[in-house]
Amino acid sequence: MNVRTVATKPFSDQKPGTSGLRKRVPVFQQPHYLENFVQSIFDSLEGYQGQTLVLGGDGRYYNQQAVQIILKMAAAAGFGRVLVGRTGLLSTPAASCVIRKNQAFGGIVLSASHNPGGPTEDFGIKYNISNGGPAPEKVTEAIYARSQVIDQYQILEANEVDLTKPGEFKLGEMTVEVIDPVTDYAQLMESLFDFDRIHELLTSGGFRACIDAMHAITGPYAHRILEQRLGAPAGTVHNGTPLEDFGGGHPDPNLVYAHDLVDILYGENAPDFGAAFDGDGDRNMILGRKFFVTPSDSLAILAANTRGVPGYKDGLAGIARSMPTSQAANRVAEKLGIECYETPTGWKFFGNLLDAGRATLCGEESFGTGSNHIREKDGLWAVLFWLNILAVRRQSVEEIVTQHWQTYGRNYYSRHDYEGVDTDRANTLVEGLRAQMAALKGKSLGRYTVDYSDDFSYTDPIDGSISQKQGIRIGFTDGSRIVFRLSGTGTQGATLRVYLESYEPDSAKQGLDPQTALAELITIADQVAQIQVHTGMEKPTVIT
Ligand code: VG1
Ligand code: CO
Repeated sequence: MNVRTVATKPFSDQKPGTSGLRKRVPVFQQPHYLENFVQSIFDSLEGYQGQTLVLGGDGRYYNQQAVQIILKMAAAAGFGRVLVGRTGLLSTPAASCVIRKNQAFGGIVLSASHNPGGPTEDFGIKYNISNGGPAPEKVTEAIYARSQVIDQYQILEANEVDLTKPGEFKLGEMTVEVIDPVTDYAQLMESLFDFDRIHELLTSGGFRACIDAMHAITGPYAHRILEQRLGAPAGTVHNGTPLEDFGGGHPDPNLVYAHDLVDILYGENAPDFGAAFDGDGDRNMILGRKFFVTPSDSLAILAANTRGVPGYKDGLAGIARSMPTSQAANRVAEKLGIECYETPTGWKFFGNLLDAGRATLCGEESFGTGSNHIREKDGLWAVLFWLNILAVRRQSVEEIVTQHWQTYGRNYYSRHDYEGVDTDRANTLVEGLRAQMAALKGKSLGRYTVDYSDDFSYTDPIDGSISQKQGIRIGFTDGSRIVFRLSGTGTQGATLRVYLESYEPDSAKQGLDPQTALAELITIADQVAQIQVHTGMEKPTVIT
């Protein structure tokens, strides 16, 4: 085996964010940049010699080149086997599934998720551990620490390998197995949901679905599972061929970026059900006919509707939601008599709760829902769960959601994003908020009274690890909340996220537009944080 050792110097900016390392493609294309990070991953792991690594990505620009480099580095590092998706493709949930099914040592997922792709757009890389989930903070911190002192990496001298056909071959002493990216995942879905009933729903003629894969990785999964296996008419899946630049779009499933789907679901003769996914297939947006399901509500509704869903027939051990996610899930947990955990933003914080059997369903306000079937959020899983519920209840999406509100009350919810803010000004805003925290308690702001205000700190109930400064929260005595945090997934400047929530138990008052219902909280958020002053923006760039 001909292994070359290459001398290198650290790059100062290889600190993983909320979900892996994300940078513009040209940053990753600098000589040694990707190699340094990959070697830093390997150097901070122990005991992987001879073990299996899973590798794949969302197909964005630079995916192909990166897969070739990583294969040669894995061979040089002494992995025994790499399972790689055909043509280097694996959705994030499928990668998690394949890691678990094959008891792999870990996996490398290439994606910048909902960020745009292309030669001048974003690329990303993330390491997942043997449970199939994103590496916890102690691992990502070790990788970063290593990247800051790295002085060499190893790579096999070899030609490019052909990944277009399933099969096995040797690369140095390592075995490369090219797998179909969909098969294992499709089997797992079939074990969780009532495929007969969903098939009936999708073929009965009275029900129409429209699924937008946004030219990203979920296309092949949705074609295979929804159209070929479950009988949805051909054409149900739109934009189902993954493209390196996602067709120039922004593969983020929300009302702003998935506007084509929104137009269809709000148009004439609209279908009954709509859904979209993000670049790497772990996010989902659920729509009914002229109706949007807020992700926080979606989590609560899945939790309240496990009847008739085979994978969850024994009930739920618990629910977990990220801190900024609305408290709608708490109300369901309370009724079910189970725990509702509140974690920092990012799926990595759910891993321990899922492994320990403390939580069954997890969710984030950022269009992410998932369960203990894998250790990532899972877009298509959420769609199948919804279809299973619709097949059981035979009501419209809107009826299901409004009935849910009548039972549990409505948590009005919205997130306001201010993108591309100057980093220093964003930090000044956050410091300004921190400085006020202690004095806010008990204060009246408009018709609200501050119950608590703090910078969220999380102690993991399983391993005791502590994560601080996870978002500034202002909680009011009536349960309303305002949360502020800076994004950890962007690659340009800073993004301020403002999360707003209020609670309305009276069903006669549950029909408002969330922006109207939250108007006073929106004003208070601006007054307290001086958003317009610090960002120089009059309104958010994206509202979800
Ligand atoms: C965002 C979301 C967070 C999500 C993360 C990764 O992080 O807010 O809830 O877990 O993206 O999702 P941030 O730090 O930008 O707020 V994905 O689909 O990019 O893997
Ligand atoms: Co994603």
